[in-house]
Amino acid sequence: MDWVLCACVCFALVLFLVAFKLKCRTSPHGPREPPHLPSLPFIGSLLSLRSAHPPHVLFQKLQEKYGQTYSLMMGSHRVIIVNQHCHAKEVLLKKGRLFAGRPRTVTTDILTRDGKDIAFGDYSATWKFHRKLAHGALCMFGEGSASIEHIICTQAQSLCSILVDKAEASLDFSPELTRAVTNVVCSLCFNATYCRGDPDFEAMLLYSQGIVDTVAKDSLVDIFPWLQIFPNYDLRLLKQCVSIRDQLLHKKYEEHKATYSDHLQRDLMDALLRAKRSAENNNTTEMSGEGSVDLSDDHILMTVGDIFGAGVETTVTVLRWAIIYLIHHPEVQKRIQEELDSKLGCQSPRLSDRGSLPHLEATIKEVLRIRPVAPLLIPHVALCDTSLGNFKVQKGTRVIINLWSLHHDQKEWKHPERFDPARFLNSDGTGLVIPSPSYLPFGAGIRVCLGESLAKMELFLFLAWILQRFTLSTPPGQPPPLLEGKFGVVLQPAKHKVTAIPRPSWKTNTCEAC
Ligand code: PLO
Repeated sequence: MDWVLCACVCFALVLFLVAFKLKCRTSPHGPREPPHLPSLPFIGSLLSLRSAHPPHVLFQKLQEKYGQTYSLMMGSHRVIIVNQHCHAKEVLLKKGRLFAGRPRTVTTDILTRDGKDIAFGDYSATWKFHRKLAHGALCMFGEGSASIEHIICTQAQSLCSILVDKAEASLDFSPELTRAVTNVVCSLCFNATYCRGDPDFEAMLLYSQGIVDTVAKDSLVDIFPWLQIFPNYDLRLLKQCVSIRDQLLHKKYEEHKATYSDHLQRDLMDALLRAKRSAENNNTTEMSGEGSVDLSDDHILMTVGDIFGAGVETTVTVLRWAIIYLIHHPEVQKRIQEELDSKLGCQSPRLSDRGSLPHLEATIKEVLRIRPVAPLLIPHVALCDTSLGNFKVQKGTRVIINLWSLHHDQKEWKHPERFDPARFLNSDGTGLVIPSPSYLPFGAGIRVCLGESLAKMELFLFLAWILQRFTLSTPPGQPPPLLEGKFGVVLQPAKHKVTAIPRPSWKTNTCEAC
């Protein structure tokens, strides 16, 4: 009898514990697991992720079934997808340090020599030190320094003169924009520019596209690293492109080392070299406040590679989207041109005109909202057990912020699919407003985009120079450019042709030729 009683008590205890555990999982107060997509051993949630939609759109659609924050398994990795701004800000700002990790993947390891860069490198003392160094160097040559404005305007001017030569022809803008933006970043990083047809520049165009097409796209080899043992076209292409990039970077690095002087800081590479030399003179390592850090050649090369790659690919992509939306919305283009005419007349745009051209500024903001450059940002990793809203987060969980969902959230934006720069203008159209907190085009927190202010200066000056002189449209007989992007580490528009028609005042030489 005693035995039966004992069994009953044990059974009741087990029932009680199970019920308690279940209560904890669903309690509205205590942390619980986020809703989870079905997952199988080994392949994880792969079957639920098969879709004709690109990942950012699929993740946005999955909210309808699983809520705004949910989790899934990518192979053996737990991933949380965040589709709402309050959780995004908790990850990026409130708990920025706890979520500052980066996953290591096969493709980013190839690109960055195992994470020795800033964008894809994991959180560490070395990372913090390099980021601080790069930030300092960018500030030195960035906003406030007259030279950067001069560099951008010189490039904008030469871009416009090429458009004058090709006036009214049907032209793919992309290579010209890339060369102009590359030359800005090249001046900053290496104190050099490329001429048209320069073999190094042509090589860069090719390798960069190859890298964008293959890196950090959550391709199968990034989810199942053992797939590397099989022949893989993408990986072979990536390795070839990275090797060409490395040769170019290496050449610049050697040139800089050979001509380096302690008394002259020509560019960003000199700034990094100086930091390295002073660390070597003071001791063998540099202290970052959290222990000694490595200032290896690899780290310097990868940091420059990041600034160079990010500086070119992102700005060119936004400029291309801006041109596409302006072609689709001639009324917006006309409004900006009226503003340029009335505020600047024949004077070429300068950075100090930013405050007086709100329609152009609002248009840039709307382009960054409707087509964010990196719709899923770069995944974050939880560095310890923590929580997100009411959800438990285990150490090592990857967190993907779906910027696309934030920027297209129906609760935050009226008709989010509509291109409407006026949403960023105050009621009388004279100043700018940010109408929703669900807007993070450059990310936020300790991993916020390093080039934000440089990008904003370039977008403003290039677009102002172009629109002051030309009206952009689709060449006769051609369909308007597509609004769907090609998903990758940046969301790129499809190739298309543009006609740049000189505006009357510039055509008749009322204003000086550019
Ligand atoms: C672009 C192609 C280059 O050849 C290499 C490169 C370096 C840094 C990357 C950039 C690419 C794409 C955009 C990235 C940037 C670092 C930060 C930026 C991912 C791959 C964004 C949007 O987060």
